[in-house]
This record gives sequence, structure tokens and C-alpha cells, in this order.
Amino acid sequence: MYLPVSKDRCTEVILYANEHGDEEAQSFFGLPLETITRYRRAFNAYEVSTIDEIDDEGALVRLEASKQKSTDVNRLLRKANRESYRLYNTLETIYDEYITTLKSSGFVDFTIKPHKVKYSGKQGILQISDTHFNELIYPMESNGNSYDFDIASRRLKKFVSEAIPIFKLYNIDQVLIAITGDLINSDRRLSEKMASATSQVRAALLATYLLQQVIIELSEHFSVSVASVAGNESRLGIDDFDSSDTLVSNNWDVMIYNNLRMLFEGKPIEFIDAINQVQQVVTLDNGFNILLIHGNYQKAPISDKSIGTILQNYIYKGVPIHAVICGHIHSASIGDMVSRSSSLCGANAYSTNDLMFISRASQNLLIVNEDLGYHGIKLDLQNTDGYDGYNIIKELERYNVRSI
Ligand SMILES: [Mn+2]
Repeated sequence: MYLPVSKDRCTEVILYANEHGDEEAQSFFGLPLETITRYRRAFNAYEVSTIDEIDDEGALVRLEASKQKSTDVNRLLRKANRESYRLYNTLETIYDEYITTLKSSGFVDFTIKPHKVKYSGKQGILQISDTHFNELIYPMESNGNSYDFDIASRRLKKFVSEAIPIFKLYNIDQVLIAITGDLINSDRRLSEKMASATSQVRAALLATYLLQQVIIELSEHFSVSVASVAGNESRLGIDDFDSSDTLVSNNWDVMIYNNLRMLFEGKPIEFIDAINQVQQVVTLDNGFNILLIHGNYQKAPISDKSIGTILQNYIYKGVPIHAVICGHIHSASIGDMVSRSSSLCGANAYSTNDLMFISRASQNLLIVNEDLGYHGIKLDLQNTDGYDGYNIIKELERYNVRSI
């Protein structure tokens, strides 16, 4: 009889399966059920042939020894398994603690009043892009631009303070906060480690806290919803910016968005689920479909002319896209169809000295009209004289953040 598996192997697997059940054996050894069935046939055949030789005392001893070996192997395997379960449980505990800490911190002590939405036909979009919150920029390397958490908080405050009266001017009562990536920098490169204000975990918490205040302030005036796609600078590992969902969600932007979602659980703020982390279409109440992308998958900067390639997928699915917003290259451009946001951090050493770009800190606003067109507004945020910034000083001290 042809038995394509060694006696030791099938004995080990089948003894385990007999003790714990086939399903358990499948996951323990990583084998499909078919293989276990085949091993059982082989095991039975070996057993039968062993019984034939049972009068051979040596064979009996060998059989016993083999059984004992299997038992020993099983014991070792069970121990290894117990240890991986323990590690898994530890990770789960840490994750639980992280959520509990976040939920019991000062972060959650706030209320939001719900708004009655009187449909005005116009809606507002506040785009937050390329904030790079934890980047430290020194003026001598970047044509006079400085950046740290404190400046970030003041620029963000200026953005919201300028945006509110503009939205009100247009009688807007619904605002979408559209986040298009690069909220914080990861430190995959040495230069990023050097230019980083704090650890990434602390940066992610501070970023969460800043954005939480933006949402709360806007929600005092408007009914707010939030959508987000991930940027390339926030990926955890060098290889993690693949468009597959598992890899792309290994990203601080995804983490910060989900932190916010947890903090606003049960509050009248809508967090809109993305189809994936790379591109998201949000349909506003007036039927306006806006596509959010970070902008790094396209080789050249996206323009009204090159938009066809991006939109062909949506045309194929019958989804009309009325506007595309992106970020990524830190240069603002308001277009008829495509609008790109600059960054909150402004020029850094790389853009100034390597690329020879001129760049200013700014963010974009969109007023979406009844006829599904939009007005695009670029708000310059380079200078923050006279703005106090969001209240993060206590947190900055607690998190031991470096500043310029
Ligand atoms: Mn960026």
C-alpha cells in the first residue's frame, strides 16, 4: 500500500486529532481536513500492519516508544501553543487598556448639542490635509517657516476661525470634515526621527486631541460629519503603503481617525465608513459626490485634465463624481473639478532646499452649491499672529513634546 506520509508524522497528527478533535488538529497543525483524513487512512494502515507484527516483541516496544514520543511532542506543542495564546491575550489586554484609557481620559469629557438641519441646498467641506503634526521645522532650513505642535494648533485654530464665518455667510448648516492624509509623520527615515517632536504614539494622541477640538468647535455651529483617507507619510513600516486594505491600514491616519470615532461614539457626529483606506466617495445630502484621495498613487500631480483615469472606475460603476480633493505635494490648487490642499506644516528643508519649491501653510474650504458645482477657497495659514491656538499646552507638557 502506498502511504505518502511518514509513520511518525501521521501518528503525531492523528493522536492529537483523536484527543482534541479534527477541527482543533486542523488549526493546530495548519492542515486542511482532507490531509487529516488522508493521515488517518495512513495511520490506520500503519496500525493494522503493526498489529500483524504484534507477536514481535521488538515491534511492540517500538510501537510503545513511538506513542510515547508522540505524547512528548504533543506536550511540547501544547506548551508552545499556550505561550502564543498568552502573547495574544497580552496584546488584547494592552489594546483593551488603550481603549479604556482613551475613553476615561479628559478627552471624553464633552457634550455636543445636536443641530436641526434646515436644508439649505448648500453644504460646506472643510478639508484637513498634510498636517504632519509631529514635524519640527526650523526657520533657517525653510525660508523662515517654523513648525511644531504649538504652531500647528494655532494654524488649525486660525483655519476653523476663518472657516466658520464663511460657512455662515452661505447659510450652511452641514459641514463635512474631509481628511486627506499625512496627519502625522512616521519615522521610517533618520531625518524624520531627527525632525520629530515626540514619539509617534504621543503624536497620534495629540493629533487626536487637536482634531477632536476642531470637530467640537465646528459642531457648536454646524451639523458635522467626518470622512478620512490615509496618506503615505503616516504608514508604520516602509512597505506598508500597498493599496491592499491590511497593509494600508497599518497607518497612523487610520489609527487617529478610529481614535476620533471612538471618542465621539454616541455623540451626534457622523463618521462615514470608507470603502477602503485609499479612496472614499462621500455623497452629501444634496447629491454631490466628492472623491477623497491622498494623491500619491498618481505619478504626476492630479489636474482637471488628467482626472479621467481616476474617474473611469466610478463611471464604470455609474457613480458620477462631482469633485475630487487631494493633498500630498504640499501645494495648493483650486480647480474646476480637482482641488488640492497644501499642508499645515508649510515649507520644510526638503521642499525648500532639495526640491527648490516655495510653499505656504494653507488649507482648503469648499462651498458646495445646489447645482452641484462648488466654490473653492484657499485659506492662507502661514502667519498666526493674534491666534491663541487650541488648548494643548497641558498635554504637550504631559507628553514631553519638543518644540522649536
Ligand atoms: Mn504630506
